[in-house]
Amino acid sequence: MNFAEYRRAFQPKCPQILEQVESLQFVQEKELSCDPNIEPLFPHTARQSLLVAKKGGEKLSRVLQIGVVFSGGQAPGGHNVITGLFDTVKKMHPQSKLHGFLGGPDGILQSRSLDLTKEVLASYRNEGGFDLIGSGRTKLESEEHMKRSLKTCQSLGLDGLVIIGGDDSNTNAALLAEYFLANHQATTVVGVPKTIDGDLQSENIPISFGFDTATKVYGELIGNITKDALSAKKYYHFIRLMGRSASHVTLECALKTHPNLTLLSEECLADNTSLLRVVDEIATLIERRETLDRLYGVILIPEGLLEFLPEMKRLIETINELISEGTKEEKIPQKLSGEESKVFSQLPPSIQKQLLLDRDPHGNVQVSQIETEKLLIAMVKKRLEERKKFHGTFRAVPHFFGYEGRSGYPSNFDANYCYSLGSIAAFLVREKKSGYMAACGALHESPGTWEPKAVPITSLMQLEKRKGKKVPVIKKSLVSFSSEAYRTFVARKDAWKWDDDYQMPGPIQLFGPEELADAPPLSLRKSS
Ligand code: FBP
Repeated sequence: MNFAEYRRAFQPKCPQILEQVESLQFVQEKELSCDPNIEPLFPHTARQSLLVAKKGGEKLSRVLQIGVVFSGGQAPGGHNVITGLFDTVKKMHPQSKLHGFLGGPDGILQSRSLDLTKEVLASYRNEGGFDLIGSGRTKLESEEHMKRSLKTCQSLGLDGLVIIGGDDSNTNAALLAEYFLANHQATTVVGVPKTIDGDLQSENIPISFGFDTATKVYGELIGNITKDALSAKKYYHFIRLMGRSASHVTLECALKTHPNLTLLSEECLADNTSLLRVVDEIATLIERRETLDRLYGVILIPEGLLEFLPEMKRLIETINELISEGTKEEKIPQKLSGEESKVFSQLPPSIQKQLLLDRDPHGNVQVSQIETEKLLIAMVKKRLEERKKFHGTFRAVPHFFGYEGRSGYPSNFDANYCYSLGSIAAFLVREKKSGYMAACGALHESPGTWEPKAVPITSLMQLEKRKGKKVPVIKKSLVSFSSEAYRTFVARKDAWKWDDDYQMPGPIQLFGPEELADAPPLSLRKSS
């Protein structure tokens, strides 16, 4: 057998309670509050309760027709959501059917789908990527989009539509759920929390799927680089990590590898840190390490950093407004005024160009395209020369770890978690729980004791300005300063500056001792 065949044979572990396919129900646990600005916009789906799985109730067995779609960026484990969904609906009734919409939400609008059968799914079990049905970033927002989605669900006779996506995609799910209920369409809409960024989390959603695998992939690469830095002793490695606005990925990688310096966007926001202050912090590190005869080091940078530095934040917001008003790229620099124009003009041309790139369909700046690591290297070099306290040669190597973490074989944690989420989504469709996101509690424990839940999507929403208009969206969760992960980081980060306490987590373990192979992300553990 080759590796792929071994991996396909892996049987994901699930919460034991999900085995009670015929007599399992989701019951109300407690009411969750909803933002007062959101409530009037979602008369049918606001004020829903948190649901938890309980054994018992009447025996339910019915044929289900379910549509499933990937939405947004890839995250390892997506295919397992689909296999978990498929296996569960087939156990519920062998004649149940699963339809995969092709190319993301656009597939719903165009009514393009693929019948997902046992044979089709066989070679995708426990595989990374979203290539089974593809994905896309189309935002479902207009009345026309809603109508077309409703028509597609009607024509396929769907009992359920499962949207596997991040915050923006689950916002789509909430809008569709509300629209369908308001228009007496029987299709239940359920969301599944996907994104490597880890920013779709709440009290009841400990983490989105994909985060574990991506950070394990980056952790291996960063660990290898720390060893190279320690061996060659001549380079500073500036490593930008994917993760959009929040710094969860960067924090998790820092806990895994102990780099010399880790920038967290949330800290910069809280301290109102300017770009120059960030540059000075790095310059100080380099100068002091030289006094210890260390002319090398490793620095982690979250990909969304620039959006959190006050002068850059203001600049990006103004550019966003200008783009949403239809201003042409080449005209934007002339329309900037005062301080924003000054900040913009001081940036290297390549960064200026990257800041002006089109926003994604949800109005987000494409931070993955902004080479912050190169900007910092150039600015630090200049600053070291100005301050005249560093006497060695500053050699820096830029890295960006992003796409390589999004489609690899899912870790056991993600393979198990995704399969469980797919299974939970099937139960929610059977019980007609529309407007909910499938979730699992107690993820730091072993999978058998994970706690299946359903979280009302509206309880996660607030109004935000997008493309110049205030619209309901799921609030991105940023790194919390009271989290155990952050507190562990703060307790250790100063020592890491000077002691070179580098750690090499090594490659993802898919087989072998459970404490290695099934390990959850450090950010979830009780003591990191
Ligand atoms: P999602 O929020 O859709 O999960 O996407 C996450 C992400 O991987 C970000 O970390 C990154 O900034 C972005 O997608 C890159 O987008 P694209 O794939 O369009 O280049």
